[in-house]
Amino acid sequence: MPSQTIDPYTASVINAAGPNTDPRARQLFSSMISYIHDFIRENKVTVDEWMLSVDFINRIGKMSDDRRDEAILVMDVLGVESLVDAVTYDVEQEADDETRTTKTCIIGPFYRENSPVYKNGDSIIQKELPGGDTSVVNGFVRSSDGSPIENAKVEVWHTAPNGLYEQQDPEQPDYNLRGTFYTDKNGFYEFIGLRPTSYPIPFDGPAGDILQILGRHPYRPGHIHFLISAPGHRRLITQIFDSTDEYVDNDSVFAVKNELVVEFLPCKSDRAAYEVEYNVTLPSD
Ligand code: MBD
Ligand code: FE
Repeated sequence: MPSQTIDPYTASVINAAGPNTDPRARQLFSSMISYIHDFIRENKVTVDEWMLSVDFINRIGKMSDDRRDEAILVMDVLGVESLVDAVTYDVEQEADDETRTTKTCIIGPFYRENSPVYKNGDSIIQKELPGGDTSVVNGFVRSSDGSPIENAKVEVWHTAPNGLYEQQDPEQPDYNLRGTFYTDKNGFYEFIGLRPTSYPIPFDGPAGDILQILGRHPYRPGHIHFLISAPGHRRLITQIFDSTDEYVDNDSVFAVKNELVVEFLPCKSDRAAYEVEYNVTLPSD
């Protein structure tokens, strides 16, 4: 906790801000400056340690491009993205128990806009890769009053069985295992993808260094990402997790919520090996 009485040096840094600055930005920077200064004083951070930190931050930037977002990965292993998600949405979702809107989850570093638009029921698998089991994924998108939402945009993405998202993997076609679907008039969406498998987040950079230093594993439980949007409703960013996955209680990025854990059942038709139903309820705007 920052000390109650603010250090005079810290106060002088905070008060160096000019007049007419944005109030929210000013609040956030003042608070951040005071936490960082206290952190340095409390831990007696040395010049050598500070230089290591600077190098670490620079390496985050150097590793990142449009296929790799190392900053999100670092935030994720520190539990920051999941905390921001919880602070933004969970309190409100708990207060509003009656509407039972679907729990949110972090977006992570691998979302891409403009994935191919498919017809309901189509497959997002563009190339068969060894080791994957197919799965039908379907459900209804509803408003909090229970009425179906027609034409909701349902964007989905997940990894190949080798643990790589398409943009990380030269062996996969562009936008493999990603797709955009629109609900029909009953609010129904459906696609065929793969039953997701657990996999390590990329650990060849600063995020991996943190895991190594702290003696932690890099695995995430198998998951499918969803981004669902519809006019008049708040956009829902979420993930679903396989209940049988060995990492479901031990996610390296702390994202699992009980409500998002689903059961993949043997498929009743010959369209896929498994099927899973996931219904969602969107809060209104
Ligand atoms: C992922 O695939 C992911 O979804 C998150 C949140 C973080 C790292 C890798
Ligand atoms: Fe992911």
